[in-house]
Amino acid sequence: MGSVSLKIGDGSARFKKASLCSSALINTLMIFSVIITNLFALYAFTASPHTHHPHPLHKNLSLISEQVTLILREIHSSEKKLAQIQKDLLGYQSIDLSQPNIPNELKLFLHRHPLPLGKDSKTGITQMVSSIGHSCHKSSNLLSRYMTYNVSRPCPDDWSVAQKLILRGCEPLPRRRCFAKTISKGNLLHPFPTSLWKPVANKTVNWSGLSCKSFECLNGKRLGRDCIGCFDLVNGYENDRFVKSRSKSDFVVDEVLALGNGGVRIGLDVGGGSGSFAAVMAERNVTVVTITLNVDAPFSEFIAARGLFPLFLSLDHRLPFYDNVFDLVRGGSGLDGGGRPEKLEFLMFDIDRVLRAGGLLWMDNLYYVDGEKKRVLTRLIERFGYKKLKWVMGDNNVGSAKSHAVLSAVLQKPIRE
Ligand SMILES: *[C@@H]1O[C@H](CO)[C@@H](O)[C@H](O)[C@H]1NC(C)=O
Ligand SMILES: *[C@@H]1O[C@H](CO)[C@@H](O)[C@H](O)[C@H]1NC(C)=O
Ligand SMILES: *[C@@H]1O[C@H](CO)[C@@H](O)[C@H](O)[C@H]1NC(C)=O
Ligand SMILES: *[C@@H]1O[C@H](CO)[C@@H](O)[C@H](O)[C@H]1NC(C)=O
Ligand SMILES: CC(=O)N[C@H]1CO[C@H](CO)[C@@H](O)[C@@H]1O
Repeated sequence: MGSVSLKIGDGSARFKKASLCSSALINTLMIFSVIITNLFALYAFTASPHTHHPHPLHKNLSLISEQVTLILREIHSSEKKLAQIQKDLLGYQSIDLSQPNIPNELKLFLHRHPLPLGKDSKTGITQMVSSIGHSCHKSSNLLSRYMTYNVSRPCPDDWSVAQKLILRGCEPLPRRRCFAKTISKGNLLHPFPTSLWKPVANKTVNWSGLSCKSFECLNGKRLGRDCIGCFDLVNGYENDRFVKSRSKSDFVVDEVLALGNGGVRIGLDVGGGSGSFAAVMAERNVTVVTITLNVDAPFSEFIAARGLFPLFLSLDHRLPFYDNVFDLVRGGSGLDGGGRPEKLEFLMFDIDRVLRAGGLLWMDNLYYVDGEKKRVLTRLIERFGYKKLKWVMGDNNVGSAKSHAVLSAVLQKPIRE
């Protein structure tokens, strides 16, 4: 069975091609198989002692039990086959919806809906299927907790459950029919572009579930390599980032934009901290989408309050953009792929996909721990055939006592045949 994705309104729905088996056929199959196996069992228990009548029964008991075992094995295997057919029909091989603890909302969400006008002639599709990450089944307890709520009532205070699921590969999450918590931001937001560099009011964020309860508290924190005091738009380095260089490997946006010959209009920031790259680019009339989760801090709310576009997505997810759309992609430590070379490769190929030919890939202070990592990285980059417009390998000790080997580069995507 093949599947295709279609974009519908603001979300995407996955469709599955019609299965050859109808559920009526399956029911008949099931009943037939139950009858047959029962007849076999009956035969085994009644017929064998009679056919071997002259022999003492106890000697032939082992034979009977052998047959019964065979029959039971047969029944078990048919049951398994039937369960598989049922799962195929439902379309969810990984989530066992017959488990007792599966909330009804999850079943409803996952339920297939036949297209109202029958089979679609263009796609050959007959049903609409909601999509949910295939790894969700590994966290079925968390998922059940997430999907346990009162319909049309406020959602439980559980954004951290949602993020935990995403970080475990349950992405996309199922949709819910409850109201997310609201917070009045009315007169707290500044007009654009003033909003880009104004400190964000504590009250624009619901701090529930976070250890800090104000931006002042976050200011002193090192929240990953791309966010060292990145919420401090007044006293820290954040408002100098991307415009003033602190080391050879720190490029500034104007020199990078110049390499794009005025062709940079839209960009993507992979793991962009509090959105300062997007802010600097916005001042240069370039629209940048910042990918960020809310790990330990309200990154999404902060970026949005600045009048910028936060994309709440893990880096394990395929980028939700079509091929060849971005003029520029910037990535910092997010690009280190978390260990395995294949993981980095999948990410880099996906970034390559969304970048247009002639577009720029800005690798901004990528750490590489050892020579091996460096070789993997450079070999991978070479495979893409990018033109090296800038390439700096050096040490960077910004924001930490120890200096690290880093790579910064601006690469141009070639036109491939
Ligand atoms: C649903 O509403 C009932 C009654 O208001 C409440 O007791 C219950 O805790 C709610 N369930 C959830 C999951 O919020
Ligand atoms: C934050 O959200 C929780 C749960 O959704 C709610 O109980 C609380 O009142 C909210 N806090 C603010 C300041 O709105
Ligand atoms: C945020 O809260 C902190 C601590 O409660 C306070 O010191 C600070 O002035 C507040 N900042 C803003 C911008 O509201
Ligand atoms: C951005 O666009 C505005 C309006 O078109 C224009 O006035 C301004 O000069 C532009 N800024 C830059 C840095 O190009
Ligand atoms: C003792 C014994 O094995 N008795 C009989 C059991 O049944 C078979 C036929 O299935 C006979 O061949 C045995 O003699």
